[in-house]
Amino acid sequence: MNSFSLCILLSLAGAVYCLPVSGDSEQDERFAENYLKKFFDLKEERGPTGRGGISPVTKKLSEMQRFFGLKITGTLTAETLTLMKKPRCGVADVNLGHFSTFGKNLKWQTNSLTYRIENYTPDMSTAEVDESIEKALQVWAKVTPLRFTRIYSGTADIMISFGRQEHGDFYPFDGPDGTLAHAFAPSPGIGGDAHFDDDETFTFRSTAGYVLFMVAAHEFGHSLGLSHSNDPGALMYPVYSYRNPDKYVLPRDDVKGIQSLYGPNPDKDPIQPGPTAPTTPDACDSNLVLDAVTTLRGEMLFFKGSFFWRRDPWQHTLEQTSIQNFWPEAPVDIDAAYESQKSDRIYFFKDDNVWAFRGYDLVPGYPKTFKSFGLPEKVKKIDAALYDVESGKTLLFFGKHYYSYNEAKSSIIGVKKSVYKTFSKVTGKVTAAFQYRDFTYIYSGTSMYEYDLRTKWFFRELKNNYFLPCSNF
Ligand SMILES: [Ca+2]
Ligand SMILES: [Ca+2]
Ligand SMILES: [Ca+2]
Ligand SMILES: [Zn+2]
Ligand SMILES: [Zn+2]
Repeated sequence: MNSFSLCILLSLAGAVYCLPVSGDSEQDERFAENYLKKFFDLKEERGPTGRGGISPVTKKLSEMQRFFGLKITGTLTAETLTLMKKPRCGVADVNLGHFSTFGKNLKWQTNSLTYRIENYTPDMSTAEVDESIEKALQVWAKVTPLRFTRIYSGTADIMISFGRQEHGDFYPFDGPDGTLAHAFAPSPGIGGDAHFDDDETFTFRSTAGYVLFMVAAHEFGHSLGLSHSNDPGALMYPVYSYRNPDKYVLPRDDVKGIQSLYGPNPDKDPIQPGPTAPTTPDACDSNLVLDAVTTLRGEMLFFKGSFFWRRDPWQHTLEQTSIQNFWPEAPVDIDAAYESQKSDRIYFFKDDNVWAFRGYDLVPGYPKTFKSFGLPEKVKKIDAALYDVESGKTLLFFGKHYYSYNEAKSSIIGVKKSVYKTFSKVTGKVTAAFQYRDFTYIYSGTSMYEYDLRTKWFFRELKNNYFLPCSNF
């Protein structure tokens, strides 16, 4: 695993391990200032503070926190520093919203573009590099009239090369991690060109390293005229995230962005629609119905589609990322999830299959079918799962009933019970459930009900996004 993954893995146990040990604060401040110079246009001169007494650093910190949906403090919080240390694209985050372009005029005036691969990384075979680059360009060709032709000599519109440190432009790379690549907006000469930092380990589809296809597809977005998006699910989000290249579908935010410049693909077969472009779930949506909710090593995880939010109640952070970025082997659109604190595992359910992970790693032997849980054969799918810390039992909900499951014995205890009899406010099917700080939360449709499981006492009715503060600015 690369250091990014390691950092995340540790941060599941407590985000603090991700950060440099204290005493480095001066070094952190210098690092942060450099980051803001590079990506948020912080100017070199550190003259008198601006109007209202706000220093340029404070202003740029706030700008960065706003862009990434962090708590806006204007100071270098642990959350801010953690994000700054994530591997990312080298192009600045000039825009402050969803997809954006470098400007209507910064686009190619022709739909037929050429590309040339000038050199190769030693990390992969040339065939793998060729295929990654070709597939990355096709991501954009699929949704636009743009067509790409490879040339093997002379100057192409999009010149592709691998280099390390100072590599011939004024934007030197920085060694392993940090900046992974950068690309230039459409224009003659260096415009459209994409450079990859060869101090990274690039891979074809493995999670041990950066998937070249993902990095290249992002960079080609710049080559074609897109700047960064603050939608964490967008390809043009500046921070790297792992996706399975074989199943990748360009998200809606990016489709809208590129089509605002070039229009849709005229050759698209209207009879055979492809997979639809995914949208990133919105915490501000009052009709949100979560797929599953669980704790994990003190954090709360909220699943929806191919994404989840992780909330760290101690650090007061909320982050949205793709399920695959954390658990490449996990399914998306899951039915249910729970954490067994006893075995330090997280379980995912989808249809009649169960996945168990410890940290990132799939526990050997998984996925298994429901049979291993001793569930009756008629149960083909469960709706929600809840681990009761007090009794050490897991409640598995299906329809208007639930089973109690004993993990130690791998067996169902007793007969199914009625949800309504235990949780009197819940009349529909349970959509998600979890326990947090002695409270039991039962989700049903857009509502969520707070209980004390021991006394069966009902406290209040809330919405699905209760724990997900809405951060639309
Ligand atoms: Ca060029
Ligand atoms: Ca680097
Ligand atoms: Ca569910
Ligand atoms: Zn970028
Ligand atoms: Zn470069």
